[in-house]
Amino acid sequence: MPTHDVFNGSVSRVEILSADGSIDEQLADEVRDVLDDEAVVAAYREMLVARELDDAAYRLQRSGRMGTFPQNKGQEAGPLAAAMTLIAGHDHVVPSYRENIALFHLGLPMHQILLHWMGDERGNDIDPKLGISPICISIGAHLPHAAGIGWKLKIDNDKHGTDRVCMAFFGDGATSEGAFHDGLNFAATGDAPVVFVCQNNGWAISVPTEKQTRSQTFAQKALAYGMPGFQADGNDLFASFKVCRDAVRHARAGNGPALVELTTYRIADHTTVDDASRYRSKEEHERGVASDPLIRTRRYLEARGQWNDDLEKQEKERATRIVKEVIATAMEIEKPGKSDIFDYAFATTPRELERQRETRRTGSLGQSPRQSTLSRVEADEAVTV
Ligand SMILES: Cc1ncc(C[n+]2csc(CCOP(=O)(O)OP(=O)(O)O)c2C)c(N)n1
Repeated sequence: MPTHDVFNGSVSRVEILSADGSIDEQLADEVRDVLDDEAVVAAYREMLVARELDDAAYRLQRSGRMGTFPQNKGQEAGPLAAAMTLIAGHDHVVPSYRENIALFHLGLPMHQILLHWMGDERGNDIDPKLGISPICISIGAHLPHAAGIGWKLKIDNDKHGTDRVCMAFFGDGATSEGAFHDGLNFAATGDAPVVFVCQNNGWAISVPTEKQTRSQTFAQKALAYGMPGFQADGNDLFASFKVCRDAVRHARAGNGPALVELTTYRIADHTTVDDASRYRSKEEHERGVASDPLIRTRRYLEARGQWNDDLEKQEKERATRIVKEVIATAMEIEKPGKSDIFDYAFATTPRELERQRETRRTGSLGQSPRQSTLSRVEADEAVTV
C-alpha cells in the first residue's frame, strides 16, 4: 500500500501595523469596522494608563509597599486587542498575570490588581458580573479551568441559544506544563468555546523559547488538538485584533476552541525580583524596546493627524492622575487581617493550617517541633476546597 498524508495543517502569521507606524491598508480595512481612528485613540489612551500603572507598581515595590510585581510593559497591545473582541460581562476571562490591560478594558477596577500584588486577596474578589476569574500565578494551572468554564458555557449556549465564549491568557512557558495540554484537549473534545491566548514574549523567566519547544510556533500546537491555530504580531493592535476576532468568531459560532499566539517582548524584568540583564543581551533588549506597541500606535495616529505632542503631554498627565487615584484607593483600604490567609483558602480549614494560624509558624520550615506533622497530615483529613 502506498503511503499517503493523513494530516496536513498550516499556521499563518498576521502583521498589519509595522514598527515605523506604517500600515497594510488592505488588511487594516478588514478591521476598521471596529478599529477606526476614534477606537485606536481610545486604545492608545488605555495603553498609556496601563503603562503608567506598571511604572507606579514598580515604584511601590521598590519603596517596600508591594511584595513583587510582574510588569506588563511592552505587552499592552495584544491583550487589549484580545479583550476588544469580547463582550464585557457576557463572555468569561481566565487570566494569568501579564494582561492587566485586558481586565481593565473589561471593567476590573484597577486598584484590585494592586491589592493582589500587595498580598491582599480581596484583589481577587472580583464582581461576578464581570466574568473574570482570579489572577493565576501557577503557570498553566488555569487552563483546565478555562476548558471547564468553556464546557459549561457550551451547555448553556446549547440550551439557551446564547453564544458566550471563554478566553484564557498564558505565556509561552505555560505550554510546557501538562495542564496546558489537559486544557486544550478537554476543550477540543468537548467543543468548548474557549479561545486560548498565548503571549509569547520569548522568555519564561530566563528560559528562552528555543529551550521551551522544538515547534516552530506555539500556534501549531493547536493543530494536534484539532483546533485552529493563529499567530500575529502581538505588538500590533490591528493584527492582534484580527486573529483574536477570527478565533472568537470561530468559538462563538459553536465550532469549538482555538489557539492564538501573540508574539511580543517583555521590556521589563520577569518580575521586580528578577534581573533580565543576566540572561538577555543588550542588543535583544534594544530590539524589543524598538518594537514597543505604544510607540508604534502613537506613530500610526500621528501619521493620520490624530495625535501630537500636546495631546501626548495632556494624556500622560491624565494617566498620572488616574493612577495616583488608583494607588490612593488601594492604600486606603484597611489591611487584611493576619488570619485571612488561613481563613479563606479552604472552606474547611485543615488541621495543619489551624496549627499554623495559632502558632504563626510553619512545620514545613522545621520551625516548630509541634508542627512536624505537615508532611504526614492524616490521609483521611477532610479537606474541602
Ligand atoms: C506551576 C508553576 N511552576 C513554576 C512557577 C514559577 N514561575 C513563575 S513565572 C514562570 C515563567 C512563566 O513564563 P511564561 O509562561 O512564558 O509567562 P511570562 O512570565 O513570560 O509572561 C515560572 C516558571 C509557577 N509560578 N507555577
